[in-house]
Amino acid sequence: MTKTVLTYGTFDLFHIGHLNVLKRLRALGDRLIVGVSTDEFNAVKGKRPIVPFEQRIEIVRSIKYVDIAIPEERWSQKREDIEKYDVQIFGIGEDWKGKFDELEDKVEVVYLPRTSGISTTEMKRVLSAFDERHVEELKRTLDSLSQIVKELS
Ligand code: C2G
Repeated sequence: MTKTVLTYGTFDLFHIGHLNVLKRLRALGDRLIVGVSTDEFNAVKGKRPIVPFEQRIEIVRSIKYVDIAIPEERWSQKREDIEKYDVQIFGIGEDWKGKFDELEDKVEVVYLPRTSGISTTEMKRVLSAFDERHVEELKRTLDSLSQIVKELS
């Protein structure tokens, strides 16, 4: 019998942590199905991805460990997908530890260790710092330019 593994995620600014968890999940079975959160569903989760849904799911679909990538549109979808795809294992990173135990009446639920030292949240924080500094720099340059113009006129 084919052992099917199911997981979900946003996979924004795809990084090694995402790749590792998909690799580990695929190794638990014969095929891996990944639900990629839509931008609308992420708004429900209070997240605003930088990379739009269409690109995130295309990236996930192209990962060699992923057999099928589907849109994740609501919390209740997991039970439907477990039925629809005849899933044996539901797996996700330990940052969700205990959150999906209620699925244990249907499948084996596995929480995997996260890859330390990398996160999309941290990448976004660094990027935003860059942004701010650039804006400040720009402001200063404009101020000195308008000063020069004033002096010349
Ligand atoms: N992950 C990891 N190591 C990291 C970062 C992420 O193992 N350094 C794992 C997470 O634990 C998760 C997967 O990568 O299993 C995707 O992470 P996110 O894109 O942050 O997913 P999230 O938005 O938490 O969505 O219904 C469940 C949600 O859709 C999960």
